[in-house]
This record gives sequence, structure tokens and C-alpha cells, in this order.
Amino acid sequence: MNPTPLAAIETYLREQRALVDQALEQFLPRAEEYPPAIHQAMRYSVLAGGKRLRPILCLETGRLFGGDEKSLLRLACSLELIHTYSLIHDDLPALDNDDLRRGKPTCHRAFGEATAILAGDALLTFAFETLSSPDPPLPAERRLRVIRELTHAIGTRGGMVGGQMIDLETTGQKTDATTLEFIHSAKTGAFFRAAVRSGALYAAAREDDLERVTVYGGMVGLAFQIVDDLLDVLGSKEALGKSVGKDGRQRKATYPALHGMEQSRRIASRLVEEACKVLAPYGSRAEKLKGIAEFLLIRTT
Ligand code: GRG
Repeated sequence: MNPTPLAAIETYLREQRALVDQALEQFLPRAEEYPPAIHQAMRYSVLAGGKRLRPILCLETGRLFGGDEKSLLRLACSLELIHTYSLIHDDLPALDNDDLRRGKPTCHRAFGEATAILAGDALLTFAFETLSSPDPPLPAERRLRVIRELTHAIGTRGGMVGGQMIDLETTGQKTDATTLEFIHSAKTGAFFRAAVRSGALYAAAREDDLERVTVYGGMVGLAFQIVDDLLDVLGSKEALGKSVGKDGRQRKATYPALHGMEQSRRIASRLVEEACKVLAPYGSRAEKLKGIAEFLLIRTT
């Protein structure tokens, strides 16, 4: 009997996660390497789990355009290192002040605030050390374009830190739909877009292909964050491995707060539908990317 599409995508995601986990385990500095405290904190947060969605999107987009698996895996791991840095810093007392992440005490809870700040810094730095490694070889120009792509996506101008800044500034205030879309697209969407774009760039995709995956990545990233907002209301701490209900308590700008639950779900579904349509020219070769997008709508973790 053929597995249901949902079971098939779940199996695929599990396999891909294992691939990324194994590579991360190898790339990260050993826990006993001097100075051990920082390496232990880095490994603790990265290897605590996580869905590895950004690396998987990057790998799958790179494969779509015939990218080399070994190079793509290095790039994919760099994305996860950056993502984990953002989670560690986001959880700090000065920001979200969270105790739980990926089902475990947050980095600052486990290692102290100073070490957690350094572990975030170290992961961000290590991501670019990993990316700039000459093994496997890659034309320097292509590598540089990817580095520029990622730095822009996590920077201040329409990227992760910029989105986070506006998120902070608007907390507790009445926020309009345009500002909210900007916050989500910058804080989360830009990095999703960079995940697929960097995979495509590594595989030397053509500009028209790059444009298609850019639209896909932005829409999927925004849909992901809307579902994240919904899960903060509907999800459980046990399944998500992080605290829930915080957005409402902190009076954060979210889709459910502004548009209501039903309308937010509809917006997310429409984004995923549109994102999948953009991939139509690739036919069944883009099945996995479509499956990942659809999975994001029904995720509970
Ligand atoms: C520089 C002090 C300082 C802080 C920066 C960059 C930053 C703080 C925050 C980034 C914004 C951020 C953390 C957005 C959250 C996006 C989000 C919903 C993350 C959760 O992603 P999942 O569900 O997590 O993919 P897992 O654990 O599965 O990897």
C-alpha cells in the first residue's frame, strides 16, 4: 500500500532531519575542545533538536537545480547555526526571557547569560567560517553571492534583526496590517527566502528559477510565521518544546491578534497555495518543496 502524502512527507522530513543532524554533529567543535564551556553551550543548543526546516528547504531547492549534495549540506548546516544563534539571543532575558526551547532549558538557563550571549555570537561567526571553507571547492564569486545573500537576510534592512527591532518597538502597541506583514516577512520570511535562494545559487540556478524560488520562499516563510502565531494560541508547550501564550500576554503584534484565528489560517493557506503554484513549471521535481509548504500548515510542533 502506498503511504498517504502526509505520511510520505513526514518520513521524508525525518530522513532529511537525520542527514542534517549528522552533518551538524560533525561540523560543530568537539565539546572538550578548548575552551570547553563555549563549545558545550553551542552543541547543547544546536543539537537539542529542532525541525531543521531551513536547511531542508535549502537542500531540496539546491537538488531541484542539480546542486552537489556535499556542498549543499555544508551550506544547509550554516543556516541552522545562524538560526540557532537567533533562537539563543531571542530567548535571553533582555528579549523574550524564555526558559524553554526545543524541549530543554534555554541556553542562558543551562549555561548562564554571559555564556549564552557568547554561544549565539560564536554560532553566527562559525556559520560564516563553515561557509567560507574551501572544501568542497566552489567558484569564489558564487560563494560570495551566497554570503551576501545570507548576511542581508539576517541584517537590519528588511532582515531578521531589523524585523526583530520593529517587533520590539511595536510590542504593546496597536499595529496595522502592513507593519505586521513587514515584521513577519523581515523577522522570519527573509531567512526562509535566503534558505531557498542560497540553495539555488549554490546549484548555479538561472535567474528566472531564482525568481520563482524567491517568491516561494517569501510566501512559505510568512505562512510559517502566521502558523507560529496560531500555535502560540492553540499549541501545547509539550509538543512545541517552548512556552505558549506569550504573544498574548506581551501584547505582541500577531496575525491572530489583528485578523482573528480563522482569517489568519485562511491567509496562511492562501500563501501556501500561491507558493506551490509558482513551482508548477518544475512538475513532479518540486513535489518535495510543495509537500514541505503544505506540511507547514498542519504542523503541531
Ligand atoms: C542580536 C540580541 C540579538 C537578538 C537577535 C535575531 C533575533 C534576536 C531574533 C530573530 C527572530 C526570531 C527568533 C524569530 C523567530 C522565528 C521562529 C518562529 C523561530 C522558530 O523556528 P522553528 O519553529 O524552530 O523552525 P526549531 O526549534 O524547530 O528550529
